[in-house]
Amino acid sequence: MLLTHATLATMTDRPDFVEDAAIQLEGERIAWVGPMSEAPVRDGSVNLGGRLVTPGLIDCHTHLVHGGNRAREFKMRLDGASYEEVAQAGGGIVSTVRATRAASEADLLSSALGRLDRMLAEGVTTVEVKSGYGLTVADELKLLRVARALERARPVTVHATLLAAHAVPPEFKGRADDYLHEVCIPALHAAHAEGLVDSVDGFCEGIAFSPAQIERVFVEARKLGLPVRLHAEQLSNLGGAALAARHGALSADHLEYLDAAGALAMAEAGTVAVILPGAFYTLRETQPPPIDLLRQHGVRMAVATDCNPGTAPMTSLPLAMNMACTLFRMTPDEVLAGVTTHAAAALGLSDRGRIAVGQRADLAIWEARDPAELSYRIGATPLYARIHGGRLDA
Ligand code: DI6
Ligand code: FE
Repeated sequence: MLLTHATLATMTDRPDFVEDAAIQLEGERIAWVGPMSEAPVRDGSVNLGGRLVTPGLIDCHTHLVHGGNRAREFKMRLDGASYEEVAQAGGGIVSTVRATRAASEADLLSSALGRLDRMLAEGVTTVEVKSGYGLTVADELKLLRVARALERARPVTVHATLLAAHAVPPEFKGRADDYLHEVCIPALHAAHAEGLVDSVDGFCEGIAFSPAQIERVFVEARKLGLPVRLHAEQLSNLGGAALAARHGALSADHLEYLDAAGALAMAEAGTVAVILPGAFYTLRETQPPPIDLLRQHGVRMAVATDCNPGTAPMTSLPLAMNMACTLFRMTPDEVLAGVTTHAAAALGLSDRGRIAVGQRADLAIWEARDPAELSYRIGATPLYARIHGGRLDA
């Protein structure tokens, strides 16, 4: 397939914005990129009439697979309850755990496909999917199996993350260490043995797990050769980002309460900062993540939806880009890198996120000319077409 008369945001270091360009796809890969004047002449080329082409979008942090919803908790928080208060009252993550345990694999697949389809309609070609609402060995594996099934059901690449260290379930209340020993670590070994897991995440927070507890999980993950990532510094500063960096984490996510030492540790380890404005917005958080500090240290920033029923009931990655610009003053260029090349880095993937020879032919084609048009609109995504692995969506 030869795409002609395209405007490219290549997300490479070389001239990033190329007008009147062509891209040749061969199989699943990009075989050639360059100016129209040098394009290999071919029948059956697709004339894009100057439309913008970006790498396919990568949503590198989602909790896409879950049962039920949290509209009741939304009302409680509007009446003044905090996220922590709702969690302590038996709501929050644990209420989604109840709904998720009660759901069959088929139910979970069908509700997740509904959300996934909305993501694909906005240009996503790779999505990370976390477990974390099962919290038994069997239920965590159930969620990871659904994550794998999504990839077979739709033209998308799924990166599956075990987040068994998400919350302490009611049956282990006050016994977080026992939970890690009896559920989290065994789930890790079982998921790895079945090839169901690509990385390991945790929630390091007062209402979840301490740094020392997260470290136990990370040590086990690293023994299995699995990369780690962490929900860190979302509601308070426990030094989670620095802990993650010490374990060579691919990413540390949220980071509203990140300090200079954490940012420095991330820079040294090459850990990507995943910015999640949807959760910030939903929780009516007032402290934004320290974007300037991350810039100063040269920490790569990704942007993701955090799609989850509690703190980010959203599927739109372009809306997350818009929020990151408006709420955090990230630039349109930064947020585009945040959903392409830096999001790929957050998943440890070097074969996507840029338009260059040899990269996967995962592309989004937009009814737009200027990349800023992707992040400036609210609730209207100008996707024209999507290509995953060289195949144009029907
Ligand atoms: N932080 C989040 O924003 C999500 N998980 C996490 O550790 C929220 C999960 C939920 O409230 O259901
Ligand atoms: Fe999350």
